[in-house]
Amino acid sequence: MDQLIEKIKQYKEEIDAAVIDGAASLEEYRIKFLGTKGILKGLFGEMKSVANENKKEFGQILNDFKQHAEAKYEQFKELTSVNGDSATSSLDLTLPGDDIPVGTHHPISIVRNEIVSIFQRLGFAIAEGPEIEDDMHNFTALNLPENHPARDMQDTFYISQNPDWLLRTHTSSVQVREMEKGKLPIRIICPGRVYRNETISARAHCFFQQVEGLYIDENVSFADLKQTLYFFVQEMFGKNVKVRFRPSYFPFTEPSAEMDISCLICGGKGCNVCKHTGWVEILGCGMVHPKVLENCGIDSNKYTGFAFGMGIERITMLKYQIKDLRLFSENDVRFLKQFTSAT
Ligand code: 2U9
Repeated sequence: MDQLIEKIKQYKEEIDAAVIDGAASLEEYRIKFLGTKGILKGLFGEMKSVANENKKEFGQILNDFKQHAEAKYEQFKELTSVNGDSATSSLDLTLPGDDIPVGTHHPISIVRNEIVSIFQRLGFAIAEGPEIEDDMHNFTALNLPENHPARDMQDTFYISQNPDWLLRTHTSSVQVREMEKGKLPIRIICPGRVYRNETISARAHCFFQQVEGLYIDENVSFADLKQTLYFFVQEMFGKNVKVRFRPSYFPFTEPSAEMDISCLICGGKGCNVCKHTGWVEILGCGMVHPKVLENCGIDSNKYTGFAFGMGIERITMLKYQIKDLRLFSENDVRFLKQFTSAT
């Protein structure tokens, strides 16, 4: 029995020295001392080997030890739940968290994504190119004559180190690069920032964003152009919006046209936005000029194509009734946080 009493003393010391720092070590302690195959169970099993006259005394010692081991367990259990542990934490995880302010998309990005995704659904692929361009891709290939006002320093930002370099004035240069690759048919949409040497005002800025499109294949007709752009308008502005095409002129398309939609504000009755005409212009378009096709190495007898271009700021201003172009580049959070997109 003395041996057993010595053992119990050692277990007691072990319990007193035990470090329990979480649910895992608490459970380890329980299994070791209090479990069904644990030390306590084992010691109670030894009772039968104790002589009858010592049974009472040993029983007393064993019960004290049991109470000690159980009390320690309860004490640790309490501590573990106060300090917090993944399994037994007293933290209330259902409490609402702190608000993290989430940013919003810029209205230009929202509208650009919308435009691009409509054309993607029609099978157009996105094409991108450099913002610093050479004269050939930005002007010459596009049939812009030497004396065209767009080439003037007043209208275009040239790079001072090299008079052949400039900030692209439209994303048409991306289409030229795509045509040069010679892989036909071509069906691309080119979103991107463009630069023009304009005095900044409510209606003009020295940079803005465009989406241009190009479709070249055999037998592409003006009817394809009209139907494609009509589909775009219906998807973008709704089924009740009307369109009309007016003849126009661009050096890179022939014939050329501008497309109007019935005014979104007054529905065509006449208001300030449509200057009482009932119509607002949203894009320019036309059949790619045969000279442009030839300049880019495409046989104009075999292939025809249509192209169009629109300013995203203009569409965004119409959609959200924004009166001043400068708001888009001022980064005023009070302005920006008003816009949310479904995507
Ligand atoms: C190639 C051939 C033809 C793109 C076109 C327009 C008409 C047009 C303006 C809209 C408002 C520019 O942002 S804006 O100021 N664009 O009216 N753009 S046809 O024609 C091309 C493009 C590439 C190779």
